[in-house]
Amino acid sequence: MIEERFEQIPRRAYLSQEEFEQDFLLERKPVILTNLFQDQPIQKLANIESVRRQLGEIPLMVSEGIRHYHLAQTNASFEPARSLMLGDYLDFIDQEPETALLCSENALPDEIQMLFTIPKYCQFGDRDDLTTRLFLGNAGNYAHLHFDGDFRQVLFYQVCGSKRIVIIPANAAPKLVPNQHWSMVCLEHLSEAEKDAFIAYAGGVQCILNPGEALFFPAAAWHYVEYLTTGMSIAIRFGRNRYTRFLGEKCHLDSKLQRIASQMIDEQTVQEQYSKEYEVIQQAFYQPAQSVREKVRQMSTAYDHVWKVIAEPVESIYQISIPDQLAQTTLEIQAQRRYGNIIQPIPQFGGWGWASAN
Ligand SMILES: O=C(O)CCC(=O)C(=O)O
Ligand SMILES: [Fe+2]
Repeated sequence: MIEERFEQIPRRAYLSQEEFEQDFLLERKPVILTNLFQDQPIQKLANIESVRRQLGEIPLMVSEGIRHYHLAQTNASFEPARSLMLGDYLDFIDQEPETALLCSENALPDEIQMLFTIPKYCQFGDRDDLTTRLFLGNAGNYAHLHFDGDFRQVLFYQVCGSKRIVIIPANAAPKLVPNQHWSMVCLEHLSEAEKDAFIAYAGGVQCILNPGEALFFPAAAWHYVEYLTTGMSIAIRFGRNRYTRFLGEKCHLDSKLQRIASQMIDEQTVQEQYSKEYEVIQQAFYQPAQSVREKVRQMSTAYDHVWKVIAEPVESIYQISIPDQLAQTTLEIQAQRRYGNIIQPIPQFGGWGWASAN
């Protein structure tokens, strides 16, 4: 019997498009679809041995995935990514069951893509903007608490094995000690009682996702994943509009932008209610800047302005700030990636070396 504490996300067998959009997607609430791919070939891969038999020759990239999200952009050392055949990876985890290496966010191979059809639920938003990803990992592995910075909606299908998944709403960010798109709270290191208490404090929900089930989790929601057994999942990411696409592709990520994006998932609402706010961000993006640092300042000022107008406030009990050095280093790297090509570096300042300024 599944414990009650893992029954916090409703399970639905048949959900009309309208119910899905009105009751879940637009409400930013998760739901588990229990027969998303009924009678489709992907359902036959419900145990790891059939995955090995049918897909053993597929090449994968394995890495430490989202395990060290909060360190990934600093100088932390972790095992480099490497290429392996799927069957060889399964042999490898038999020999090294504690390994941190897993296949995380690989582009979905055609051999798997052809085993199911994209569900009609994914017709929400820009249809040409859909993307699919593969996850395969060993029991005991995990994905650290984060949100996806692309701001797409996610249908997360469990092919085989089981996962514990925690979903926390975007607006809980002040309780999560956020740094860009990851939280400094390491659920992976908490006891079960501590995890439950923290999830309740943050207003989150949790479930155990089993083979054949698909979890819908809303764009910009925080999520944390534990691999309870060796397992494989597919993420179908969809549902952006021109606003959330711009925010997800052009703007530097932080939890204010996250909360702004989570209010902009419905194109019509943005047009009717938030067009001025969206323009503030767009104008900041196109405003001339002489350095990446200045661009970050312009954008952050715009986020602050817009966020105060449209985001739902949440009070946290603990005011914990992250170390300045970590915040600065990670922001610098991210901002360079996003804005590096739209500003003119000023040579006399030696590029845009703003990490040491102030
Ligand atoms: O299952 C995992 O390892 C992480 C899944 C995830 O973070 C995602 O689909 O965005
Ligand atoms: Fe994710």
